Amino acid sequence: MKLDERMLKSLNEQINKEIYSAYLYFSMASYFDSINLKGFAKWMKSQVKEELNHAHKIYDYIYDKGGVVELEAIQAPKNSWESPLEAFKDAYEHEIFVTESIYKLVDLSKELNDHSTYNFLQWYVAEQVEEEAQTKNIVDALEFIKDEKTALFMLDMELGKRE
Ligand code: OFO
Repeated sequence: MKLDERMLKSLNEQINKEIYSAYLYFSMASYFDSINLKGFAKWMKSQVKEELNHAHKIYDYIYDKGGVVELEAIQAPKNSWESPLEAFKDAYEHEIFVTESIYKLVDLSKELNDHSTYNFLQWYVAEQVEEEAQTKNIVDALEFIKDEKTALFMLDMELGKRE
């Protein structure tokens, strides 16, 4: 069964949002490299790959359902932040925005009685719980650390362990 036009358009828009997420986190990686927080930068570069994977899964799903992917321009991300805390607050806010976008897709799949897309989207619903939690945990850690340089260095080491 083919995708409804509205659903196809919304899934294409979600690909754009996922690629924008990758672009935003790549920009954050660059910010962290520029202030020599290599562990933070590595964490963000891993996140870039995850976001591209999120986009890729939707791409494959659209073709599995006989649709066509249409890519749009990617918005330029912000490229500097006042502190690691400000960057991670932005990342957390961005994940909330993406969660809301996924929920709108789920609502549309229900409205259209589109069972396969509803089922496909459940992976994203679960993934967003993790995406929000991991960025929020780092926001909390940075709020706790404040300007304590040794603790920031240790967190940098910790985040650098992400594969
Ligand atoms: Fe694709 O989950 Fe983050 O944005």
